[in-house]
Amino acid sequence: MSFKSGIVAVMGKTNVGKSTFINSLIGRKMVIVSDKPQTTRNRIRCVLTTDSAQIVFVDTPGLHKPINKLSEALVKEAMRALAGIDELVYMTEPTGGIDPFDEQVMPRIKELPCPKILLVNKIDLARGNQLPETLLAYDSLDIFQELVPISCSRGKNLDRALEVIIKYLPEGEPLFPEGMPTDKPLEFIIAELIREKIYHFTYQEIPYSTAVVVEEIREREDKPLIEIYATIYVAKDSQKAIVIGRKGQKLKEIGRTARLEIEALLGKQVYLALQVKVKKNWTEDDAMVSQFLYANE
Ligand SMILES: Nc1nc2c(ncn2[C@@H]2O[C@H](COP(=O)(O)OP(=O)(O)OP(=O)(O)O)[C@@H](O)[C@H]2O)c(=O)[nH]1
Ligand SMILES: [Mg+2]
Repeated sequence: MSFKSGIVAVMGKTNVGKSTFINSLIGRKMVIVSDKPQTTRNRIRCVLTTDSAQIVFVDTPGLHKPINKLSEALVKEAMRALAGIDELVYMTEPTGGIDPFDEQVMPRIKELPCPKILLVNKIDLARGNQLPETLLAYDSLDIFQELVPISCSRGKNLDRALEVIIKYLPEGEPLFPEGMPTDKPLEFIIAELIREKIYHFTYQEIPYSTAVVVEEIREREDKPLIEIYATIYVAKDSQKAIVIGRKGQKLKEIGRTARLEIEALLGKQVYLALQVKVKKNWTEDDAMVSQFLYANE
């Protein structure tokens, strides 16, 4: 059998588990995940090479109804991922019918010239007939070549999902060199790990008002230590106080947990210096939104 390769965009409503799915298939943490919506903000290429195929997954920001300039930019960024792909993986949840939000995007999905696969994730949460009814409803749209129910948390049916994705890939040589897991620079990956901890330790509007910029990564010559300087931007003075927390406790916790992951990633000891700055109402300003979205690329 000849080798297959191609670009596979993973799209769907926010929080359905797109990033979790990519991490599960690749078998390591490639992209950040959280229990809050709008976690992914960029298109991120993640490469999976097997004996018979190379899949270049494109993780995308989740689709949602935009509420400000930041979320408008996220939806645009996701839609841009559709250009030039070899296959689309659309993800949804087993709610028992067609999700009203999915329904709005389906005409756009239908006109794509590439093969389309539907993954119904979180089947561990399905009750009664919800799963068969979901499958029936999406199947009747006549858009998807295959529908695969999965559960990323339970590791259920992921091998089947991979098999189906490979089945619809075109024949071709690898697009990325072996051992190159992503197209993003280290600054981006570090900023994302910090952002993940902000999503974990803060609530309400705080995660959605935060951006992280990695200013400098410096390797010390006198000892085996990497110094990283990063800034967390928030949109209001009151948010700055919340991110820093009482006696700086919250910022310390964000920094400590992010540092541990960065150390595991780099295999070296890390000194992580975080500061918090206010960029007034940046989520409402197009220029500042795009500056922050692409600051670490
Ligand atoms: N119960 C259950 N939860 C899951 C499953 N897969 C993912 N999740 C959870 O769903 C939440 C969202 O996961 P993400 O991977 O961040 O979702 P996403 O679609 O990438 O979200 P955005 O980037 O915001 O669009 C996390 O809390 C995951 O742990 C699953 O199979 N079952
Ligand atoms: Mg995501």
